[in-house]
Amino acid sequence: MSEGEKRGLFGRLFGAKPAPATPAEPTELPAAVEATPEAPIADVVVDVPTEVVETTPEPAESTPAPLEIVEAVPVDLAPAAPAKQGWWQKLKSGLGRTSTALTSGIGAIFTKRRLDDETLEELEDILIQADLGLATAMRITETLRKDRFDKEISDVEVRAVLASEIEKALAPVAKPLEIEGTSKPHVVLVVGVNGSGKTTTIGKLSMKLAREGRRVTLAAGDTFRAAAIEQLKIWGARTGATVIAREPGADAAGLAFDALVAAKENGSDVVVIDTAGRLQNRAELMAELEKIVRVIKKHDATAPHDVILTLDATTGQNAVNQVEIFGKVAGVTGLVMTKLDGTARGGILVAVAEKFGLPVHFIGVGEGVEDLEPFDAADFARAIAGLER
Ligand SMILES: Nc1nc2c(ncn2[C@@H]2O[C@H](COP(=O)(O)OP(=O)(O)O)[C@@H](O)[C@H]2O)c(=O)[nH]1
Ligand SMILES: [Mg+2]
Repeated sequence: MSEGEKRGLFGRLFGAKPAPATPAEPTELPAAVEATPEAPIADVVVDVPTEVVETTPEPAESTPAPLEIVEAVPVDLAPAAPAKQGWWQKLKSGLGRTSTALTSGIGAIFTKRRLDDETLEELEDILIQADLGLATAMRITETLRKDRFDKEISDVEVRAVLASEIEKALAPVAKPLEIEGTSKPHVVLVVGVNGSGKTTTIGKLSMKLAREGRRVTLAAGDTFRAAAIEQLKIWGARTGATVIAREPGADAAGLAFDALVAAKENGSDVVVIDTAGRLQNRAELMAELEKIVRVIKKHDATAPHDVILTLDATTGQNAVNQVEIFGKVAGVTGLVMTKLDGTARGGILVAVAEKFGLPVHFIGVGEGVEDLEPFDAADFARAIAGLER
């Protein structure tokens, strides 16, 4: 290996600082990382050759962790048995807490009573308590006032109005994630607080993209915890995606850049970048996210093409703050609401939709690879109002 080649390889493996002016050439990849489709996953986890580590002229503390490229291996992409009914059941039970509160509250008010100011006020309180937000609550009561004031109205009729108004609020934001293919790779940055479901959502999304015939690279940008990196590698292996990682503690922005370079080299259609979500140290997290976005733009000025915020449906009102904060720092372009299968407080999605108007691409209804569904406004609205489809 010539001095020049050595430097190239060295820069490729150890260059923590993104070097946009000299992106690594494909030829600089060590032979060991070439795809070996039939090999078991364990064999293609790439470690840096020892000799390279030994020639490191830098002091140990400034030596960035080596880049690890876990090549994609083919996986079975056949979807599990279609479970549309199962999905509706999950959504219904996920929104159960919200819909039960609404159904019983509305049932208690609208028993053989004429619609008057008092009933409308009580209804508005119930809607606000269900996290639907003031704007939606007022719209619903105003619709009822306009159409039905001083007339007898049943609880089922009220719930039908509720479902229809919620659907109207949600329909404009129910938008699929579109990978146009004009940028290759299309870059998706995933942000959100710790535990909100970023990594799991990336895994599920990776499967969807693979099924659409797209080549996917995942970037383990939550370099804060070793477990987070391992978790993403498992999702990569499960879904046939290449995973780009470094040791815990590595610079996340540098890793994102490395992933974009690698994705370009391996011909990926989509790169999905995982991030850390330490809100307890907000300033640091936000600085890191800003840096990631900045560095991505050095690689491709039009990227990131999507910035997806994952929102945990069980956290209620706090979701509004999260959209505000992450929106400011990372320029959120779309939402995924996760954990709608648990004891969710899904009403908050309506409030968020009304307040921010951001597209909702998917909802998460479980921990499995199949548990990510395109967001359907009508289904969601009927489930929350306790109505059948
Ligand atoms: N029930 C359920 N659990 C989920 C869902 N999405 C994620 N989780 C779980 O929530 C926990 C945190 O998810 P993770 O993806 O690690 O969150 P991150 O910290 O944002 O990356 C994990 O135990 C996931 O399995 C979902 O839609 N439903
Ligand atoms: Mg994670």
